[in-house]
Amino acid sequence: MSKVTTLHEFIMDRQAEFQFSTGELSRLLSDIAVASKIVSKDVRRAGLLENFLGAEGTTNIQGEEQQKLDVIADNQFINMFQSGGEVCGIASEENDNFMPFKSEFSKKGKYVVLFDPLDGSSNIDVNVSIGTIFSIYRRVSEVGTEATLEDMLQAGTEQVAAGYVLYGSSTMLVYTTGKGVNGFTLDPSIGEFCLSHPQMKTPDTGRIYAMNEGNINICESGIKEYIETYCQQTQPGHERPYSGRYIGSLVADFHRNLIKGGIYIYPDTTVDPEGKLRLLYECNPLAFIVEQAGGLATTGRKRIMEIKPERLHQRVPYFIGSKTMVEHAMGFLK
Ligand code: P6P
Repeated sequence: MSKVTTLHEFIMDRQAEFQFSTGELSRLLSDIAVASKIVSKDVRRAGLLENFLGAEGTTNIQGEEQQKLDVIADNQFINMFQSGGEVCGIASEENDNFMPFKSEFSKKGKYVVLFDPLDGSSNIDVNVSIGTIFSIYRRVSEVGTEATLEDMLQAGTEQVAAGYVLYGSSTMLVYTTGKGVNGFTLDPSIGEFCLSHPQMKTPDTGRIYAMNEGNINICESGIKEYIETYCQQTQPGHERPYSGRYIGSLVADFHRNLIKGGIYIYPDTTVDPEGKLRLLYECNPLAFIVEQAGGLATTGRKRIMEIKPERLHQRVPYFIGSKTMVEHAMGFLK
């Protein structure tokens, strides 16, 4: 039986690869893993605890009704970051403003984390996969001071690490520090994330497209043309058109396409003129992952990770997945 490599062992083994390998990023990644295990436990028993399901009765800055688990997960990650000492501040989908940590202990942290604690949370009550997405940057402000907005508004190319947790049929943590992508599956019997998908590479092409086609007539015509005249037609050498797969949870749609090959499209529409997905804590981290796995992430016109953020909850159009498919879809845009 081959040796099981736990996430903690994997992080420690590769610590030397990281240019700032003083152990702080390793500890931060381990903290994220611990918080993810706790959130996974809460997600998996939410249906049994009436105070875990349903709406919190509040709305976040996105104007989205917060689910109880959104807030529970958000607090879980924030508490972990505040007690770990590696993080001087955070930004999260669930918090209107960024959060510089106030203690002298945290002000010494060298990293900021931007995250969506529970993406796809509208699916919680119907037992569909949801996920956590995180993006880690080195602070640009002086160590020992409070984190600043400038720490949060860095281009995706400045990420030192990024990843996601998928609370699906199993709980998986997938991350990169710029040295490839590795996936870990939580083994509940030992409470450890174990290496299950080493050095993940996404297929250069595929036959799956993921889009909310309810938007097909309120987005630019080139996307409708791509979907209807290409994806939905049987191409030479194939017996059938592409498969349409859309779960309504970005992490789940992204993870399936990462493994099988495919494209996820959330364009700007007349309802969401900038796009729906958030640049800092949804699009950039998954763009880092997909590029490290050989894929591509753009707005349909420019590379996601090169965008200089202007606002914390900035939204962008999103085309992400197999490189050839994204490039092909972009060709349909005027
Ligand atoms: P729609 C969830 O709210 C999310 O941010 C992504 O996880 C998901 O892909 C998308 O929005 C779903 O949006 O408009 O299709 O319901």
